[in-house]
Amino acid sequence: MTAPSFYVTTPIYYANGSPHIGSLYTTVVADFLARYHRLAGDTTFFLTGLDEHGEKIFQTAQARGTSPQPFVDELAERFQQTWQTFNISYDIFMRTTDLEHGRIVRHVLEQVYAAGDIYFAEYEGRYCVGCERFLTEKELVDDLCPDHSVAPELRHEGNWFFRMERYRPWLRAELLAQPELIGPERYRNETLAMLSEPIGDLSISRPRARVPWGIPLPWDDEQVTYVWFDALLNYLSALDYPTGAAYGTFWPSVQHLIGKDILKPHAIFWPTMLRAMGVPLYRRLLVGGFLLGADGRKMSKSLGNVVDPFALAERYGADAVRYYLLREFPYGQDGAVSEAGLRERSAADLANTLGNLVNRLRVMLLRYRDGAVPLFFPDAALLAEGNDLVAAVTALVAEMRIHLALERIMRFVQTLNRYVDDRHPWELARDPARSDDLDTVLASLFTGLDIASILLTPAMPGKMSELRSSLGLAAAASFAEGRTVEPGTRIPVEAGILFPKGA
Ligand code: ME8
Repeated sequence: MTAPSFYVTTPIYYANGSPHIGSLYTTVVADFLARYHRLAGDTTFFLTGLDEHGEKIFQTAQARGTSPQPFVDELAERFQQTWQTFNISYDIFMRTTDLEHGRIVRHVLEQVYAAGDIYFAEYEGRYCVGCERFLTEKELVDDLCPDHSVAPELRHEGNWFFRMERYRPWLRAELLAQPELIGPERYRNETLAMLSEPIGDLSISRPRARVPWGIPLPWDDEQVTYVWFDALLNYLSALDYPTGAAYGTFWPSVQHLIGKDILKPHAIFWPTMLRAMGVPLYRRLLVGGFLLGADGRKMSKSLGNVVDPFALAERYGADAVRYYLLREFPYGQDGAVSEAGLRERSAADLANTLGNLVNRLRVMLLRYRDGAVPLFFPDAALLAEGNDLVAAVTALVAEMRIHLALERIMRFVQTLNRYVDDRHPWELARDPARSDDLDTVLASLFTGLDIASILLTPAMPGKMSELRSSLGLAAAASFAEGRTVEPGTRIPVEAGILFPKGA
């Protein structure tokens, strides 16, 4: 039997500024899922990358007095370094200036053009460079783009158009037939509302004279490909569509993670493009909420409420930041990020609950058993609870309730801490006749921490590998693994403090 496949993508971020807590958030959620599926034994592919074309990037590079290619090259490096700091285990870092990607975009354009789904027309509309798209009158709030708080420019130009409206009835029917296609549900409803009236056709080119930074259309050298048409195709070009083996393996399982700001391109443009190309629809579109400043307002430099992920990582460690983002914010909802919140969460869950238990177990093993790992039967009830935990966590992750999955794991660790308090191992250690009882306690805690640390590995890969090695265990490789302790294994006498208190 071949293993199920799992393909997860982040948006490819605009190469016009450094990564920030928002791009980190979506990337950490994707990394969690990729690591989770790898541990579950699925054949996994994880894509992130950069969106390097378009007007916004062209203008930013110009404003910095440089040309676009060196500008995006530098940002690509900065993004890759950031992902390394946060232990992001992507399989591919897509860049839309990659020549192979350009070749595939031109191939798709030719195919859709030949099928009669692309035509030329004059167009007038309100364009937001921040969103890189025309906004409808209905989308404006007080005449401004709600996401960027600027008045979109009125533009009149000749563009090539994709017959998107033609596919509206089909897309609506798909969404109605597949309730899980877009989640959480409110974003599915938002999409259905957009589809209840004409969506129009999509302008898919820009005059090269105005935007000389993009992929030229194969049949019209005066126009370059519209940045969204170009960027969305990265999810396929990464798999070497249409002939690559990876396309056959991974495309059927694709799940896109996005923020709510880019719902329309992913919920309307992308499915209709796929339909026109004859490519099956994605499996799931998962829409995340926005992280806000501690004051509950959109983060912005002028409000002074921006949280810098690097400062946090330096102070508290990358894994504590990852854990905070995953544990604190229910996926799909907005939430306020604060350093105080991170500190409280780390103190309660990581230092006082998990770190404390590891420390207690290590001290007891070293003191009572000379560091030898107990090869003894764990308490049956605790073991059963640990096994139930695996099933519960699997179900919660599948529903994208990652914060609840982590809460469940921490509750189990609390149970283990209570078990120490209830069993009084320090008294058992004084009575040689109760040596077996002490072994049961030690083996139960050890097995419990083995299970909990495997389940926490997708959230905190670095720290869990440290935790495991402080107990003589190899880094987690699979959920199915169980205990793999050789008789005679001893825990290291020295181990650093896993989660320093009050960092
Ligand atoms: O839209 N909270 O790129 P982008 C949570 N290039 N997530 C946030 C966030 C916040 N405050 N701010 C940003 C683009 N994000 C296009 C995508 S895909 C084919 C092309 C995250 O750099 C969130 O995932 O503007 C959002 O959707 C994404 O960054 C937008 O990144």
